[in-house]
Amino acid sequence: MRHKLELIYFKMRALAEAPRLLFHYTNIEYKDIMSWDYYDKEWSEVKPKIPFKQLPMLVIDKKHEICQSMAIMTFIENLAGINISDPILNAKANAIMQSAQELFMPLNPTVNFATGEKFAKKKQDMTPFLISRFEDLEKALKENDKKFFIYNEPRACDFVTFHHLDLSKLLDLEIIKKFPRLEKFLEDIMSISSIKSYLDKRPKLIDVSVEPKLVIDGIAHPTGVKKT
Ligand SMILES: N[C@@H](CCC(=O)N[C@@H](CS)C(=O)NCC(=O)O)C(=O)O
Repeated sequence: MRHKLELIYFKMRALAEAPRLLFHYTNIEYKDIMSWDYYDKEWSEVKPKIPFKQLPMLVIDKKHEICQSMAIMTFIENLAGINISDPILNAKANAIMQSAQELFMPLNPTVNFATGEKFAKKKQDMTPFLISRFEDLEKALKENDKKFFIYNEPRACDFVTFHHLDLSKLLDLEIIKKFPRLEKFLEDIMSISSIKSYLDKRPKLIDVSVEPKLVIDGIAHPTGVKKT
């Protein structure tokens, strides 16, 4: 059965990114919609009515409202029929996905919003955590001896990890360079043709640490939850 899928989010490169990558990889049609375009209201008015008061949210057939980006990832995997049926491999994939997702805070808000001295301080404070978690992820990849974390084809956990590692380059281009196996993983994801074409055309995140903006249809918009 074909569903109508609407992914509601804001102007930032953060938790909607892994669902977008997985939608493109699995070739499932969906629509990206900004919160203000979907609801025609300010976020402050919308927020209390959202199931878990945060976005992204996937609206299925105008009826089912799915919050939590990891639940959205699992849904897409199931819908595409690429869910990991082996219970042990599935548990390992979930451990990777959660461990990568823990990089969200403070990496994503810092890259999308922090400026000047605050950016520099946050970057300095989080670097030991990023290095430690990147070490763990690199070790998991090396031990698995496959192209991606579970198989030779990517799954949800790979796209979640890709997003956070990729975003770390906008925080500090040097950190990922300490991890050649993770760099190879990023290259392998980026060389998938559906992913490459998505990455080439997605809004660019510019002026990070100065005045972050997303370039949407050629126009630079300040990141955030407000219509501009
Ligand atoms: N655990 C949630 C976290 C969602 C989240 O933190 N969303 C942020 C944007 S990335 C948000 O809605 N911020 C606006 C607000 O909290 O009012 C998930 O994975 O989806």
